[in-house]
Amino acid sequence: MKKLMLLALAVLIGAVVLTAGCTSYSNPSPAPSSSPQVSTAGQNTVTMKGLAFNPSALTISKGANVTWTNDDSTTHTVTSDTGAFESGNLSPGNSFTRQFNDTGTFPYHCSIHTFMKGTITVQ
Ligand SMILES: [Cu+2]
Repeated sequence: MKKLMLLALAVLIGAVVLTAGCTSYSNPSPAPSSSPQVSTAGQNTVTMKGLAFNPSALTISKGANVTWTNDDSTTHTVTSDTGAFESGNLSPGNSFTRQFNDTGTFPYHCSIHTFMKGTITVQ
């Protein structure tokens, strides 16, 4: 019976120490910003990985460049739905950069995997 009491005491002390440990770490740290969907920088990157564009929707400023990088194990293309741009075949490790000097929405896809879709919005 005494052993059980000691065990309960140990658990209780452990819980108190854990709680104290938690509270000491509760000072507010800046919340991690969500995935960078909007960028005003001159350079913006879209990666191709796992048969998907990431981010699939990217908003940039007028005049900014977008670089698509193929981080996948298969060849992809960056093909504008409206014919505004075409990367040609991008084998793994290759990239394609385009500058967007007009505002608007530019949907694109991979011509090899047509289910791969993305959109660049230029503001
Ligand atoms: Cu593809």
